[in-house]
Amino acid sequence: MEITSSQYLISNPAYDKCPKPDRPEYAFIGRSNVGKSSLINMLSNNKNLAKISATPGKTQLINHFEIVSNDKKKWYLVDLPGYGYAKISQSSRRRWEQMIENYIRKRENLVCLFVLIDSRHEPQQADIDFINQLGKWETPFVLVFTKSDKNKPMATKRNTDAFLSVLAENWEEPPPHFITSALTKEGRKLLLDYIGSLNNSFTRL
Ligand SMILES: Nc1nc2c(ncn2[C@@H]2O[C@H](COP(=O)(O)OP(=O)(O)O)[C@@H](O)[C@H]2O)c(=O)[nH]1
Ligand SMILES: [Mg+2]
Repeated sequence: MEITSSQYLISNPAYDKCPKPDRPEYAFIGRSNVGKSSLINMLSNNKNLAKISATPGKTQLINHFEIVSNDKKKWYLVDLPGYGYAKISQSSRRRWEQMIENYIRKRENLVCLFVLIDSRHEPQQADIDFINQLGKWETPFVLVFTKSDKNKPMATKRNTDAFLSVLAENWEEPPPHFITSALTKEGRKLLLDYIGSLNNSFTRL
């Protein structure tokens, strides 16, 4: 599958203000600065699509992008505000939690949540906590390890294996996972084909 057209649609503060849930939707979440916006731009081959912000933690909105692919399907990509940003106030953090929980649990057309993990690091507690929360909500998710170009290949393998073995403490099966780089476009085709196959099984709500 290949993306043929991509454009920014709208930003909203709450799930019930989002566009009509009549197309399959894929949302990207992860720590601030993990590379969510860069990945969206890389997948769509559109470097101006999602803003690559220099000030992490600033955007607290649900950002919708309208995508058309070469199989004539229309779908949404969503850039969600990140977590794990230290310099955020308690009240903003609570607002974020509420917004994200509602979006994840109530957005009817959300087919899959992509949780981005920085492949440069050993397992980080903020990521593990967030994923454990997804387990409690029974939310299906996929892991996307980002910035693989910044590592030597062995380091990527070491960090991703370490992350998956932490998850194995709580999960019987490892989630699907992808290794990506916005710079080299590693993982692009696999991720697009994965979305393409999920699009094919999406039934109109
Ligand atoms: N080398 C490299 N840098 C990346 C990659 N993805 C993101 N970045 C950089 O990491 C920073 C944060 O990226 P951004 O997409 O804004 O992260 P977001 O906060 O999760 O949306 C930016 O300076 C990006 O240029 C990648 O795959 N490789
Ligand atoms: Mg961003």
